[in-house]
Amino acid sequence: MRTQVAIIGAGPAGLLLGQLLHKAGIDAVILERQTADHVLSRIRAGILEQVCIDLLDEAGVGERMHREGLTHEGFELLIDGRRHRVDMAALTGGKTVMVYGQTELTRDLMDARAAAGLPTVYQAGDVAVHDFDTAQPRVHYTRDGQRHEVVCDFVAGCDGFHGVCRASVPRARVTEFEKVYPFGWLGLLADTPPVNDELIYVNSARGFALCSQRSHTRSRYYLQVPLTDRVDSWSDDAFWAELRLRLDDEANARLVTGASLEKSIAPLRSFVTEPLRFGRMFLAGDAGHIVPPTGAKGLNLAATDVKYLAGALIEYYQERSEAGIDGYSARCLKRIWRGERFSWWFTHLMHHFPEDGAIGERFQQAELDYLLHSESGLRTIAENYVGLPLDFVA
Ligand code: FAS
Ligand code: PHB
Repeated sequence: MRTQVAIIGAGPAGLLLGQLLHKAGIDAVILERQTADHVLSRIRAGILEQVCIDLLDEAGVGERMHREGLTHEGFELLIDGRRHRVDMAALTGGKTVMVYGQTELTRDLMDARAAAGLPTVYQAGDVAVHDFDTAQPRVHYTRDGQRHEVVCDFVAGCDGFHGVCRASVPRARVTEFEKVYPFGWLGLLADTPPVNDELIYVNSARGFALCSQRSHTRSRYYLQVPLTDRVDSWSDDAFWAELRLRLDDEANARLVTGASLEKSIAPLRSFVTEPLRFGRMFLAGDAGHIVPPTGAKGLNLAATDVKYLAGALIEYYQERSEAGIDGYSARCLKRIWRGERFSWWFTHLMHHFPEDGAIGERFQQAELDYLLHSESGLRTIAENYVGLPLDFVA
């Protein structure tokens, strides 16, 4: 097979890139190692920044998102039993975020790709990328016992943290930055009405919790748990009982519990690869970076990478200019590191770090006390949460 762009991975990054390239008349094939159902079964992000919303509109897949998504103007911080609202709209000149599950966004992108008859190979096994330093990279994969080859102009590594593209780059050409957090997030999805109109981020004596949502009838909750915990040791009842211990009376009075539709433990890490371009191969999304989900940045950073990469490839094909592809890595990394910093900082603000000792706990309390009683403190939380402007100059 011959195509212009070979996209590895049919998660939100790969699918969104494929849609943006298609709208510009650029051919691409997506190679995904799982089935479409498996991709859709992974419960992940829930908050979209305006940049991501605009991109989905640009890709022509925003209709259901606008119909079913929930616009949120603020969120609550529940700190040792006291609530503090972060009024994002007031603090950022009207900016908001949208609650719309990654699963739904991925489904919309999959449906649009299928409707346009665009090629996606699911269950593509043993994907291998070759010659990405030449003008004609090649990608090999196995499907139905047959080995196949894709010859292309460019490879887009949208294959997530455990993908093959970053792993195919000689170590000497890559610098990786990583911080692994000493706890995980136990997440539970249930068809129960959300406990609050807006999200509640909790820093309690027993650890972090998050009350999120997917719709007016579907809720998503998280608990900070030790890395040694296993999801099958957490019954639904045990989850709800622990969540109740971390909430205040108001939330406990409103909490509706129910059977879990999904329950999983996600490790937390900060991770960045530098650079993000290797000849004719580009990394985008989780393939290049990971953030702890506290700041709801993972999916949104992936969307920005895709915006920049799609723009660079369109510029190459339409104007025969390499300026965009030459500048891709630096342009993405500037925004990625700001997202990484906020996610690391917000994680440190809201979770228990026993290894920091009693003084660490006092520092955290003092920082929260300063931030929550200072308009500039609240604004720094709000402007990072809604998403920093694209291509900010500084
Ligand atoms: P993805 O990992 O979504 O997609 C990569 C795709 O590549 C997958 O479908 C995979 O099957 C495929 N692939 C991998 N290796 C391959 C190979 N060798 N060949 C072919 N295909 C291959 N972000 C938030 O903002 N909020 C959250 O609450 C949140 N929770 C998360 C929980 C978990 C457990 C994880 C892992 C991530 C979470 N994230 C969250 C981040 C997440 O939403 C990512 O940012 C988002 O999925 C990024 O999308 P992609 O870059 O497309 O990567
Ligand atoms: C979610 O709804 O899954 C979610 C929301 C906000 C976060 C992380 C996850 O910061």
